[in-house]
Amino acid sequence: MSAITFHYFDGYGRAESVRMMFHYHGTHFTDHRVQFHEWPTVQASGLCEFSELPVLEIDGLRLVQSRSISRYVAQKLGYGTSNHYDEYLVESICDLRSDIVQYFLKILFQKDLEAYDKEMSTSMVEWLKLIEARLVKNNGGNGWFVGNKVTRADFEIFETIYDFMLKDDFGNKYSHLVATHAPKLNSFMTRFRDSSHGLKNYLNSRPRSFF
Ligand SMILES: N[C@@H](CCC(=O)N[C@@H](CS)C(=O)NCC(=O)O)C(=O)O
Repeated sequence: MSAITFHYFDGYGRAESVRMMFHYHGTHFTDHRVQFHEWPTVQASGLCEFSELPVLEIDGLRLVQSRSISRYVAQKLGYGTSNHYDEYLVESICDLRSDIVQYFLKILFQKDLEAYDKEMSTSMVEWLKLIEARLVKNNGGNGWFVGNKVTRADFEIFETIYDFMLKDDFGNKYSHLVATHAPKLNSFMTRFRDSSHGLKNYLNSRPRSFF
């Protein structure tokens, strides 16, 4: 595989599930974390086709738009699907994930942590139940989200639940919500993390970011 460079700001944001895919798979890539003071130079360099990050350099190509990048990487690393219905299942759960992220990013950008707290135990709990119900439809919720192998859906959901609810920064404030309202999803989180040394190592060593 030719050299891969992923350019994004030094946070999780729109890049983290793709970083996780590379680490899970064990594919080496350069994780270029653009610092805010560097951004004007990077932007002026012409790297970003649509003037925004992330940008992924791979296979001699320069890709933009986080969700399109995620689909490309999933296909390339073997986390794609083999039929239209499975693809629909992956994309619909990923679209739900985008809705959730949009909702919470608005609150986080306003730095309203009180509202974030409240919304976690209300709106997020309702979403957890919906995600759990979808998971249970496939193999009783004892495997992955779609079919019998890991797909992009697993990465997107894992990253969102982990970074919004389970990571240490929250001091276990929200983990009980997942365990109580979505026990199968909670087990999925552990199963998915433990299914890759690369992912586990990355989670233990990655630079910290609030979101
Ligand atoms: N739809 C795009 C949105 C990209 C986007 O909003 N990027 C932000 C960072 S999260 C950015 O580059 N902001 C810097 C700027 O616009 O000056 C995607 O999903 O990749």
